[in-house]
Amino acid sequence: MERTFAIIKPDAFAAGNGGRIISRIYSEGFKVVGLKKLYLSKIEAEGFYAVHRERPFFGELTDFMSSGPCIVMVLEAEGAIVKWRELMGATNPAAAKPGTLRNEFGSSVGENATHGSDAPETAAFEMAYFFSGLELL
Ligand code: IDP
Ligand code: MG
Repeated sequence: MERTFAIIKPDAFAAGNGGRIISRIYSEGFKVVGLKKLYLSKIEAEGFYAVHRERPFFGELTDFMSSGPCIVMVLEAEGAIVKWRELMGATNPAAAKPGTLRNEFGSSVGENATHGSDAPETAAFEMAYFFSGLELL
């Protein structure tokens, strides 16, 4: 079993799509190991996305991620990292395949409804950024 880190981003949470996304998570066979609602500060969003600090969209991204509440989760499944990236779809909702979460719930390349770790190393960092061991029992 593998674990990955996921976010229902502020756009999807504000639109009332959190429940539908969590329903898809269960129906696709993930176990929800950790889950909480947070309202990130700008500094917390910058720390989470530190790997993107030099990218031109860093300011826009961290403004967006601190613009409203989100839901952070740890998901478990066989091949959870790739499985969750596939369920999310491409970064740009316009390029995401039908049936993916970003196709259904995303509205732009920035406001794309969900986040998912892209590798075991980033998953480990991201899970530990938001959850203690006790919260993932
Ligand atoms: P990913 O979320 O599919 O892994 P990344 O390239 O890691 O995509 O980018 C992280 C996040 O930054 C994206 O999910 C999106 O919210 C935002 N982002 C990516 N590219 C752009 C852009 O060109 N303009 C604005 N925001 C962007
Ligand atoms: Mg990424």
